[in-house]
Amino acid sequence: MKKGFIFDLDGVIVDTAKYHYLAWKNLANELGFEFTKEQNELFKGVSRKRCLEILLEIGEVEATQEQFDTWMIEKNVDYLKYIENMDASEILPDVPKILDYLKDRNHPIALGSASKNAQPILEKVGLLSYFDVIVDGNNVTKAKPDPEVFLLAAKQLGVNSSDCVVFEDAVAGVQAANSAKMISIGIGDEKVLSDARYNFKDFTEIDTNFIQDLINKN
Ligand code: B16
Ligand code: MG
Repeated sequence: MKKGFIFDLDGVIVDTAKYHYLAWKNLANELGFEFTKEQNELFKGVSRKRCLEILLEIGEVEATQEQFDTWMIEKNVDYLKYIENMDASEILPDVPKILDYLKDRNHPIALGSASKNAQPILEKVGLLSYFDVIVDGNNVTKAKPDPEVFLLAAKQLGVNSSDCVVFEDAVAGVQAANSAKMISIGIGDEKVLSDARYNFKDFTEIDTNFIQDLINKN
């Protein structure tokens, strides 16, 4: 049975968190409060709707449903302007090395992201063709740490969950992978992602021998 490999997007393949931050900060400022980079950490891997709920809690802003919906759209329109000019230079170091290694050996590859903008971002950076399956914020109803996004990706890849490897930078994403009984690989701060089965600072630390060992594992 082939192993399936599932990649999160933001924080794993590209650093779109910096653009999400700018768009949320603009909205916060417009609503009359500050939003810091530290607070933005809470938004990683979290759905757009939940991010706005947290933002409004931070600013102690009460919103009608209509205002809430308007601000969701406003933030996204602003975010889309920031990502408009993204290109291959924004791919995080050594991501293509791992994708190429897997592609050359015909391992199925999926994206498992909370973002509703995942597909256009992959297109802009030139990585779309690597992915056999894309499961993102448009296909799932339950956000990470619920395992839905990864279970759906495994199903669409035609691979058993226990034969899937997940690369994640968010705590909720690692928890989702673990609940799905997949092999979780934390990308980022080892202390923050201590629930992950394996930890790496980034892909430059991942050797293709390590990937081959995962492939060979029963
Ligand atoms: P969108 P990931 C997540 O991406 C981001 O980390 C998170 O900050 C963002 O709110 C979420 O996507 C939704 O993004 O507004 O584009 O639908 O890490 O799950 O790839
Ligand atoms: Mg992420």
